Amino acid sequence: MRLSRLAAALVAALPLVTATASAASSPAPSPIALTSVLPAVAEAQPDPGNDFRITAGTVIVGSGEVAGQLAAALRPATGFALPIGAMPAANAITLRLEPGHGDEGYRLTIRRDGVELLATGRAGLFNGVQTLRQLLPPAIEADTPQRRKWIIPGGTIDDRPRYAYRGTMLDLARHFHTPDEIRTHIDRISRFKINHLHLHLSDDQGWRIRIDAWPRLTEIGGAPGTGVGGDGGGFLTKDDYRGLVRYAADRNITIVPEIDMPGHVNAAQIAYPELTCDGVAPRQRTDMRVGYSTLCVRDEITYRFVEDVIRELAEMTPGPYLHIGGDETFATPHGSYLAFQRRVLPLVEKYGKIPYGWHEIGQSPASATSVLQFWGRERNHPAVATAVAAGAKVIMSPADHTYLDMEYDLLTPGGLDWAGAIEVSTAYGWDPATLLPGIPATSILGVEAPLWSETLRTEDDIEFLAFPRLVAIAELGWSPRVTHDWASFRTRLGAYGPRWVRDGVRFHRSPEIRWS
Ligand code: NGO
Repeated sequence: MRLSRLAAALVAALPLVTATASAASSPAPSPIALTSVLPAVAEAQPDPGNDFRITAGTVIVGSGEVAGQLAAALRPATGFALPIGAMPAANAITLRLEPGHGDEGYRLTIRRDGVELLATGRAGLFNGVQTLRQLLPPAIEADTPQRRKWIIPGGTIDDRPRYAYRGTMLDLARHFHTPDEIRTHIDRISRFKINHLHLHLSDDQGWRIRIDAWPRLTEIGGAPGTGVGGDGGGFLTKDDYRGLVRYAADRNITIVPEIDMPGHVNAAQIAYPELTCDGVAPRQRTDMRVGYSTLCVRDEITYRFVEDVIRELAEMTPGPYLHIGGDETFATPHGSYLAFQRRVLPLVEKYGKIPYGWHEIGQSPASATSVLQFWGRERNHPAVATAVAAGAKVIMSPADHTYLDMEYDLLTPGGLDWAGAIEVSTAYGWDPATLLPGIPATSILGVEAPLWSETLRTEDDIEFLAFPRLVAIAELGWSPRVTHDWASFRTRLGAYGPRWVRDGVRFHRSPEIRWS
C-alpha cells in the first residue's frame, strides 16, 4: 500500500520534471512584442514559438561595419564575446546585403536557430540593427554584464520609411554645443531612425563655423560671451565639422549645414562692418529678438561673402543639402529679398548642392528647384503652394507640432511658448501629408523637428526638450500612416523609458505616458 502510494506520487511528479527539463532547453518566451518598436515597423508577423536566445556561443556573421556596431552594442550588457565571422554559422545573427529592400528598408527574420537581417545597403542594415536592439530587454543598454536571458521574439519584420527625410535641428548659434555634445545627441537620435541633423550655424548672436576666407567671423562671432544673455560662445573648426560629418554618417545621419541670411546676420556684421549698407558695425546683441538685421543686398561685397561661405561649406559637406535660412527678414525690403534670392539660390547649385531654406524662400520664383522648410502655424500658404506647383519640395516643421524648443506645459522648466505648449500628444497628433492644403503628398520629402537653443545650455537641457517628443516626429517620418495610433504609440513609448534611464538620458516624464 505504502509502496504504491509512493509510486503514484512519483508518477504525479513526472510531468512536472519533464516540464522543467524542457523549460531549461527552450527559452521562456520573450516579454517583448515584435510590434513594440519605436518608430512603428511597417509589417510584423510574430511567431511566438520561435524566439531566439543570444548565448555565450552566439556569433555575428557579416563583413561590414554594421556587424561591428551590432557586436559593440550587445557585448557590454551580455558580457559575451560575440565574435564576428564571415562564414555562415549556427546560433548566429547574420547580416547580409540583398537587393529589393529599398534605400533604407530591411527584413529581419528571427527564429529559434538564428536571426537574419537583410537589406539592400548599409543604411538598411543600420536601421535593422536599431530595431533588433529594441527587441532585447532594456537591460541590454547597460554598460556592464547583466545576469539574465537575452531573448529576441520570433517572427519576421519587413520595414521601410514613409519619408526619405527624417530630421532634427540643433541651434549652435544661440548657445554653442560642443562636438562631444553633438556626438552624444547623434547617438541618441540615431536610435529612432532619424537620418538628417540640421545644424543652425549662424545667427545674430554668434557665428559657429570657421570660414577661411573670412576668419573674423569666428574670431569675433565665436568669441566667449556670444551666446544668448552673454553666455558661452565657441565655434566648430573645419576639422570638428568634418569629424561630425563622419561620425553622423557612420550612424546613417547626413549633416545639413545652415547659414542664415539675408537676416539673422548681426554677428557677421560686427566681424565685417562692410556687410552693412552704411559700413558701420552694429552693436553686439545677445538678446532673443529677431528680424532686425539684414545683409546689404545692393553691394557686390555681399555676394563675394555669400559665395565664399557657400563654397567652403559645400566643400566640407558631402550631403546633398545646403540650408541658407531666409526666415524673418523684416529688415530686408521685399524687392531686395527677391533680388537676393535670385542670385543666392543658384549659387548653392553652382557648388553642387540642393538649395534648402525656411519656407519664406518660396516667395522667390528662383526657389523652384529648392526645398522649403515649412515652419508656420497658419495652414494656408499661397506662396508655398505656388513654389511647390513650380517644383519646390517641402520638409514639414510646423512650429506648433514639431518645435522642440516650445515648453511642454506651463509647469516644466525651459523652452519658449510663442507656438504654444507641445506635449507628446500634440507632437504626435498630425499628418505631414495633409497638414497643408493644396500641397500634394509627392512634394513632401519628410519631417524635421528643430530644437532652437535660446533657453538651452547643457546636454541635459537638450535631452529634456528633445525626448520624448522627437520620437513622435521620428514615427511620423518613418512609419506608414496606417500604423498611426496614439494608444499604441504611448504604450510603446512608456515601455522605452527604462532604456533612457539605463542610458542616463534626462527625458521629460510626460504625464500623458504611463512609464514602465
Ligand atoms: C523661429 C525663428 C528662430 C527662433 C525660433 C524660436 C524660425 C525659422 N526662425 O523659427 O530665429 O529661434 O523661432 O522658436
